[in-house]
Amino acid sequence: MSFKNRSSLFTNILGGLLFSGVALQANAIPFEVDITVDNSYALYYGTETQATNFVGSDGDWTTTESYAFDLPTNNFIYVVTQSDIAVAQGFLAQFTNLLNNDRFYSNDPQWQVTATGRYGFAPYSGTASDFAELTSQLLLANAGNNPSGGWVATTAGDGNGASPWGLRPEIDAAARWSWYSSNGDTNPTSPGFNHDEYLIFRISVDAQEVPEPSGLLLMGLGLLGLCAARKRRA
Ligand SMILES: [Ca+2]
Ligand SMILES: [Ca+2]
Repeated sequence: MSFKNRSSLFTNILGGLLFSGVALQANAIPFEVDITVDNSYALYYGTETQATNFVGSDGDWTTTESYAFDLPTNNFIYVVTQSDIAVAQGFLAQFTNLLNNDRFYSNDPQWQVTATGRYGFAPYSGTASDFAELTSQLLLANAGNNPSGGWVATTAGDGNGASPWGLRPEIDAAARWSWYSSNGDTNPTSPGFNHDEYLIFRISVDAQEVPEPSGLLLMGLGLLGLCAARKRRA
């Protein structure tokens, strides 16, 4: 291969890397979610101000459910939860980015939670009334106008495998049961207690899940440097 052709090859690689970085940012991230909640949950996603998509729900903590969906960038994952206020309660899950196999858990510090104080009214389906219920509570939380005073940090309790649940299959042992603590309890997952439920957990995954453009740029600049070094030798 002549140097001239090699140079254009490097330029094309650089352009491709930069273009793929832009394209990934503009579209969506394919996720696999493995989740269970004591006692029940519904998984949604949407914008910061509106629930737009219902993914699934379940009311049996002994089963782990698996879902796959494409999360548009700038969207939030929302997990609605409610317990029976008896024995224990918790949210246990892992979220896998299928582009790069990055994985985070229900105890990731980037999760936030809000308490609606509307026990018995949790939205658990894709009906118009459930979307309206969830969206109205997102707006109240964004305004700081609910029992938790808006979005607050979650509190991680015991790890996957702990009593009374035992190891939940299809979820890594590194995952921890998490919940909202309304009273400073350092492990609000037990005993049974109403922490101003129902609760909504949310996370925005853009920052940690999209390949960093700066990383792509550095790789591209490295290729250009290699190209320049070859040119000097020639
Ligand atoms: Ca389940
Ligand atoms: Ca329970």
